Amino acid sequence: MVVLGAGPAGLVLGNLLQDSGIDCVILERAERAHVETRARAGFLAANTVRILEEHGLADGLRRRGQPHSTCEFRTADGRFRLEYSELGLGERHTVYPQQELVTDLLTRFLDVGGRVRFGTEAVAVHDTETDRPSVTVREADGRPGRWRARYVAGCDGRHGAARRSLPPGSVRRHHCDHGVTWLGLLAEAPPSLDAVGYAVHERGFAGHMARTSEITRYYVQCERGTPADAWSEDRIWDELDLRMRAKEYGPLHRGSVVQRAVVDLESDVLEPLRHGSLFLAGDAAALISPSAAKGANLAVLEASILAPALAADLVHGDSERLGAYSARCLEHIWRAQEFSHWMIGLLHGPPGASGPEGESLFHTALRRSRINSLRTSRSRQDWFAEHYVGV
Ligand code: RFL
Repeated sequence: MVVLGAGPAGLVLGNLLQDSGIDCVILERAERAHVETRARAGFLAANTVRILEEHGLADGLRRRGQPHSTCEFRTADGRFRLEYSELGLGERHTVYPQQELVTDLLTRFLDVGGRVRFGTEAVAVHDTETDRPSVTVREADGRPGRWRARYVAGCDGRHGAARRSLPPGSVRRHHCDHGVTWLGLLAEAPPSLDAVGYAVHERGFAGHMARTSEITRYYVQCERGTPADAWSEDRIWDELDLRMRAKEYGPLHRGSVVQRAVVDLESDVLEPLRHGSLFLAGDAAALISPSAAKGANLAVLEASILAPALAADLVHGDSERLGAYSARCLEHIWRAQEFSHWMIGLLHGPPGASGPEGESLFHTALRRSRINSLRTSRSRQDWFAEHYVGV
């Protein structure tokens, strides 16, 4: 079995396959140090934690992960909090930085005899219509190479070789550009509130998400095309203070901005998630905007569905579950996409602010009403909580 990519999807899959006795190699373009320090997600859904626990992959997150169950909305109409672990299905998040999860999964995979080829870039997947597909690679020293296997799992993200290798017309691509751009920031500063903060402001959205006691993630909506380094640190903090309404609710803890990335909010789902002997999982299968923190959770879920299906086929010759893989995952993916799309509408102004004024006012009033119903309607809050924590 060849797995492309050592992110959450590839590493969960690798561990589960290895536990089923299936020989598996992971080809990873980056070096190990890069993979273990790439800061991205942090909010793990209750189901993700259950999956990791069930497979003995949760030691680190049980020791160092922090339970999290409150979010706070700040708008021109005031602020309100939702204690979401007391709503919906009564579940909470665990805050555990993605790079720590990846480090745990990688260490465990290597400990149980898994092989990872770092610095090995998959160039293309070939012969996916046969039962002997192969992957051509560029090795760390620049030499070309080729790996063969019964199946290939494309867990190499949105720009990876798996997606590129799909023959034209073999899958449908559902794509949506939400027309919103965030500047994603990691600050060396303790969290400023004991909740996820969502600020809806006429100047644009701002978000606050705890990571550790010393590191906090912030998002600030910016114009499409803004370079990541365009804003000075002072401008970033002033803008965050303004949008998070620091004058009314207290100042943010400032610190140096140690990472910045511009994120265009996009959704992108491939269908089906299989082409012959090539399977897609994680961001390679579907990209989801970070507005609802679902990407890493879907990656873990899909890998946990794919691994036993591959094992049933490879060990027992039973291909039924593999045949159902794509449909099962797409059900979860579309549910997450629907919620994430709803969140984008909740947190941002109408797309194309240059449109007719009446339409823009209509959408702004609609958003206000949506937030108000979240503030006041218990059934809306239950729905929110169930989908916010769930995958
Ligand atoms: P990854 O983690 O991108 O890993 C893919 C791996 O494949 C390697 N690779 C290749 N290897 C070999 N050959 C090639 N040709 C290759 N091309 C790529 C890469 O080096 C990499 O190691 O994908 P995976 O495993 O599918 O996991 C997906 C998640 O990483 C992603 O969905 C999340 O980070 C999204 N996300 C969040 N998700 C959450 O569930 N909760 C969050 O709070 C959350 N916050 C975020 C996020 C994503 C963000 N960015 C990247 C926009 C915050 C941010 C800022």
